[in-house]
Amino acid sequence: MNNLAIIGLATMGKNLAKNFASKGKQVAVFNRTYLRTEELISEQVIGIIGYQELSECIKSLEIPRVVVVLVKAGEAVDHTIEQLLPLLSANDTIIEMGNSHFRDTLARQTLCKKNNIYLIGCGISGGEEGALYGPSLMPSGDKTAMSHILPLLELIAAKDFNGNPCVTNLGAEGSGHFVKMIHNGIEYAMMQGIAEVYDMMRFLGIEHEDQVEFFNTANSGSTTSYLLEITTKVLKRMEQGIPFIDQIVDVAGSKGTGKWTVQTALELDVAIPTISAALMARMMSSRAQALKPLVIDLEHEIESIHPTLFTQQFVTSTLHGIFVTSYLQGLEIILAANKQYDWNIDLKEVLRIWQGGCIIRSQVLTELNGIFDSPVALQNLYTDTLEEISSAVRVLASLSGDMPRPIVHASYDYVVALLSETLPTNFIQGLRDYFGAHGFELKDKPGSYTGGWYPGRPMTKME
Ligand code: NBP
Repeated sequence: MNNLAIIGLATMGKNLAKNFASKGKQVAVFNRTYLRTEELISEQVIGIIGYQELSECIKSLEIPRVVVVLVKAGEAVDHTIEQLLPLLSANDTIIEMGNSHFRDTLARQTLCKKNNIYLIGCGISGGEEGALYGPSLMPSGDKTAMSHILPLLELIAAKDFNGNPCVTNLGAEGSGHFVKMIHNGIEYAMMQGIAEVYDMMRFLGIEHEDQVEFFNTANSGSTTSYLLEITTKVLKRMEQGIPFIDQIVDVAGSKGTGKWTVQTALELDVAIPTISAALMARMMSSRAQALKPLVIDLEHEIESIHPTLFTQQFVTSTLHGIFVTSYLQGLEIILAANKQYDWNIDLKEVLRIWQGGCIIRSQVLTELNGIFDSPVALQNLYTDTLEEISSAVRVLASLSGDMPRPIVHASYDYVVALLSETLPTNFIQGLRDYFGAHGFELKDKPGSYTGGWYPGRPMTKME
């Protein structure tokens, strides 16, 4: 009997099947289009058995059955679950690993539960390589099903900095897919940070080899990270004597998880300017492309920058500051979700399972452990981050010439606002009350008040 099935054999499914097989599992595989199954069968991987019929694939499984679904997020997942349900029996488990919205996961869990089937929503990160050698896995759902499938996931997961599997039970409902969504939002921001530092180098006319060297050195110590590791590789690629990156059109694509992160943060009233700026930057790149005929020659007077300003220390600390603000904002959303949805996602576990296999793995994660438990540590982190990012803002200000730097500015505004003794929002409250009697609080009196702006309408305490 086969130990589990994998449905969907594109990039992720086929590599995950190989990962399970390499750990001694007998894996039944199925794909809607048989050609993909045939291609995988032709590789003759020991432990992988292909099926042309879904029913045969499911019939081949030991009981209770475990079926991993790795098809395109959205309708394809619903379609696959619909086809699976009549083939499964009570206590079987579907592990749905696509980039699904956490609300869709809850709806699918409810549907499956009606059929006495468990559905574990499981975020997966690490791309092709992660799926093959060890991804970071973010599962959530029914406790009984979780205890059954967790050992299976532990077998194939990446390892954290202490050698433990990068998988944990994140809790109820779609909290696993929620954490994966936040992971992707952070990923958007970290990548935008790297892109902006690269753009500064380009702007300043820094030689290509020096750009590589700056990034290569930045990928060490506290900023050691997968994204910086691949930054150097992407930057180094040459085609016909010029950096290949120069031949790529400057419009960033996205598949929606960054947008979901921002939408969710808005729903939960969490300010995430760094992550939002990264999303907006991608959207702006499409708009800018559409408006290319309007491009003007912006002046780039690079000689105005003092060459000693753009140092390795500057590059590393700017990246570090942006990475920290990106993670902190993502974690803030998880904290708010715990309250709003009555979840109990353990932030320490989230930071741990992101240490290996996933795209946002980095040494910075270790600095954030328990950060929201200690106001002093949090204040110190904000202060250090402010120093790092404000130096970036100063360097940028010393450049004459115009360039968009959304993430540097958003991150700076974020930390400086959090550390400021006063903000001008008292003024907003005054204006709101003037035109709409929305009320305000006073520094020296408890309660909310309104009025006092017009003759004959004294300030009154609001009920
Ligand atoms: P894709 O997201 O490219 O999806 C392709 C797979 O979906 C194929 O197996 C395809 O079958 C199947 N499929 C489609 Br399209 N419509 C279907 C339907 N109506 N019924 C059944 N199957 C259908 O694959 P992927 O890149 O391997 O990603 C799989 C999941 O993992 C996605 O949710 C993705 O967001 C997530 N993910 C991907 C990555 C990554 O780096 N690629 C990383 C993390 C998570 P076909 O062969 O018959 O067309």
